[in-house]
Amino acid sequence: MLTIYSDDHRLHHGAAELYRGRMVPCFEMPSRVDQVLEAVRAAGLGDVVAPDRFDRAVLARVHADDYLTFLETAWDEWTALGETGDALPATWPARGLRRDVPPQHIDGKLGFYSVDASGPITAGTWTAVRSAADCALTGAQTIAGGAASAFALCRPPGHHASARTMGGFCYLNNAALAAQYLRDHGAARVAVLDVDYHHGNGTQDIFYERGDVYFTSLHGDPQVEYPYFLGHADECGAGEGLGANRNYPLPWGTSGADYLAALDQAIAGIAAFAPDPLVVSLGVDTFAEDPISHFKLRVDDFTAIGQRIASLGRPTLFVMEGGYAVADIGINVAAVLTGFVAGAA
Ligand code: Q9C
Ligand code: ZN
Repeated sequence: MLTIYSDDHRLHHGAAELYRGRMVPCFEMPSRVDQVLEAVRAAGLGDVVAPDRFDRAVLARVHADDYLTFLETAWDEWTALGETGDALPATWPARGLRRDVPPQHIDGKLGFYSVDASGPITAGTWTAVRSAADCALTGAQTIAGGAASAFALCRPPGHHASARTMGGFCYLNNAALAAQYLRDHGAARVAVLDVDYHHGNGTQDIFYERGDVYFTSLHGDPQVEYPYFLGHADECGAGEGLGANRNYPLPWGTSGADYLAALDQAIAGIAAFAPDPLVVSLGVDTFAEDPISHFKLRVDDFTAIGQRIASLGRPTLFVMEGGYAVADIGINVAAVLTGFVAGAA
């Protein structure tokens, strides 16, 4: 299995995020990906290659033009205020406020194009974000070219980003870009399986009214878990997409056994949809020792996840999402990927 990776991720290193009323060091840090790269190499999974560069027009297949412009220019507009630290939003267009007029001031833009204050914009954020998207798109290109599997080692992650909104450490939706690329290059039907601990609200929103991309997610119940405002079981898609969205919200404390039982249901849903390729939003923040999550999975459960995904027998692109137990993130990701390879053999 080819791994696609860029050192550019290092250029995105926010100092702090707003967490329970305090500014705390960012959970989403460069060492996460260093650990994964090392574990992937140690597992002998296959070559590690740099991504190709894709045009802005490819990003615009998923993201709004004004949002891309915002991401490209936010740091310069922020530093023009005289600020030298990271850019973070602080005011949002919630109920009772207009959201049809993008503000001109960068403080207003930051709120207009975000849902929370978890993801700073730094000097190198756009370069890193763009390269992460290139990793996912290169992975999709590899699958479109006939590969059985690939691993896009993206950082920052993407599944909380929607067409026009950043949030939850995410800026561009790497998995959605990959799924759209596959649709644009020969695949009639694509499924996205999201196993990150958090609901993939961005991916769901992007494809919610489409019948050609099936989205299914297992995650902490949004009643008690970020992103709080999407990811319920009654969200089944709309219009042409009715029936092509399936959520499995699970309680705090979910064990590996209970998780795998829900995964079997999600996988049955994917099999019934009969996609050409599969995109997996691969977060390992379901790990028992994750510092911001509440599931109880252990390394053997991650191997089992990979094996079950392989049982679908589809060309599969894994896209890196969350996982914040840095000491174990590499082992857990490698377990999923080696489980997949073993299951596919
Ligand atoms: N008390 C990903 O895993 N902060 N993003 C949650 C909960 C945001 C996670 C705070 C978590 C985002 C890609
Ligand atoms: Zn997550």
